[in-house]
Amino acid sequence: MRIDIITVLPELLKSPFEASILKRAIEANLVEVHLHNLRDYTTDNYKSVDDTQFGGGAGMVMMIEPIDKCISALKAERHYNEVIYMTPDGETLKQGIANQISLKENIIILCGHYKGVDQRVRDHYITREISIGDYVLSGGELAAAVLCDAVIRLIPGVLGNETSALTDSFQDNLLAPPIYTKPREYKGLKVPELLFSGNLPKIEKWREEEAYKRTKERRPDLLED
Ligand code: 6GU
Repeated sequence: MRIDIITVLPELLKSPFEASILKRAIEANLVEVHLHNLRDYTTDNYKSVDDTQFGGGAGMVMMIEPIDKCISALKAERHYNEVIYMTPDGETLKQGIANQISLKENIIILCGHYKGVDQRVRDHYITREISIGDYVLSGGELAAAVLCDAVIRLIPGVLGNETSALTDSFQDNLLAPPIYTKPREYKGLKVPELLFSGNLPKIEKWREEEAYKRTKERRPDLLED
């Protein structure tokens, strides 16, 4: 998979890809992540990427020209399966969307800034608009990092134990059950006895019940669909 991220703040997006699982995935050539500074595609002396709104109103709007130049340059090199725009008014990111995107070959992610982008970009270049939740960030960069993390960890070979992504919270619309590790008892706090029984079917059943209980209590909305 190849991910091209278009941003006015590439520095903000560097570190997530230089640490931990994402770094290992890149080093193992399971994914390529390329950051593109939108300012490199400007044509004026001031390197402007935004301008005031037609019709009036507060806040600047990202201009179509640098975005067109950047996306066109990328598209001249390869075919893209998706051009995603990170925006608070997009579709809310869910595990199912991360699963879908993880199957794509090449994607572009455009990070919104200021008031957002000229509507013509959204109408003619963008194939999918994604938000990471109902709150406003100062730009799409951190949202793009969240999307990349959610997607990259699903690429086969990225996680050490390949089955572990399948048992994540949300993968089956359930939250994950409680988990425990050593010591068996700490300051009188005990691990449920059943987990030492060696009875795997019974342990599996317990985990399913606990996952269901937790979901019903914390996220009943997940059980509705
Ligand atoms: Cl994708 N961008 C911004 N600016 N704020 C957000 C968001 C995206 N998702 C949630 N809040």
